[in-house]
Amino acid sequence: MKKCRICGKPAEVFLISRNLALCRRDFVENFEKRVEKTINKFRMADRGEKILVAVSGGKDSLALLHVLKKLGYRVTGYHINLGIGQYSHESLKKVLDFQKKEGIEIIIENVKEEFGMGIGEISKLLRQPTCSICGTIKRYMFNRTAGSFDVIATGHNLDDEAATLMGNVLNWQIEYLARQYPVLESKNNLKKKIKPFVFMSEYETATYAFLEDIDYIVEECPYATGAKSIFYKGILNRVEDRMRGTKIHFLSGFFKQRGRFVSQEKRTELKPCIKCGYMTTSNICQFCRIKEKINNKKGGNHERNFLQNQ
Ligand code: Q46
Ligand code: ZN
Repeated sequence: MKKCRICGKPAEVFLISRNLALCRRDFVENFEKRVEKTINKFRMADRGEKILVAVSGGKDSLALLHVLKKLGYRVTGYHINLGIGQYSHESLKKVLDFQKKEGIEIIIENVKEEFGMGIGEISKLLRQPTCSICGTIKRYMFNRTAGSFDVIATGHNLDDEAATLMGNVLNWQIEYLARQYPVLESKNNLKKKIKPFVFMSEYETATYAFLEDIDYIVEECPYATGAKSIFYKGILNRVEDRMRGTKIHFLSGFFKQRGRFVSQEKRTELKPCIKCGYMTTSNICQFCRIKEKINNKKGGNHERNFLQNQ
């Protein structure tokens, strides 16, 4: 039987990529120390700052909110009900249960209240890809709510970031490469953005959530099926099986080299949206455009129905 490297008791968690076996208690302690180390290394936040944490109801985001609070940071959660049928119902339920159990304030907003319909219906109506509409809306609402906070945090883990990096490299998305980093300083009235789980694997965040008794939604969003990121994750897992530590080397090596891409980044001038003041590259921001398009379509449908009924 393998023993815990730290205390010598029987090990229960095996971190193959780090060649480390730990007992439950030492795994939890080690996990929390590594998160703190990442926060300090990248100067993500200090304990006086107010952090808004995006929570979907999944393991990474709930574990992040939990660990930040445990480490003594001033955290508030932020959840958006996307209006995606059963998936959104279940997600909201997990978030509300977590809030009750942990006593952490979580701000909840609803896409249906904003647009009169959920993400799926918006994408159908506007004939635009669901995840691109969803990304725009989530980013906007998160930034809008972040107004009185110092920092915004997301639960992206090592597997997510390595898959994103792979996609960005395969397509040579220089601008995305320049912006892929564990911390992005505040700019153009957008808040400072941090990813404290950037070096924690999906297996580690899931194990931590399980050992800390965090109940989360296991199902993926129905629109995630077939996503390129899932395909890239599969490939990286296969490489990792053959060559331990590949993901962490890939990502941390990139962070050391990232400066090469920053200088090539196109510096696009941002200006405030004429409708809402959000910083954007054109006169009207994407979010206001979506609103406008929905209103136009609804108006169009209304007129059509009216004429048909004459
Ligand atoms: S973008 Fe797409 Fe996600 Fe939105 S529609 Fe679902 S899969 S939730 S991260
Ligand atoms: Zn706007």
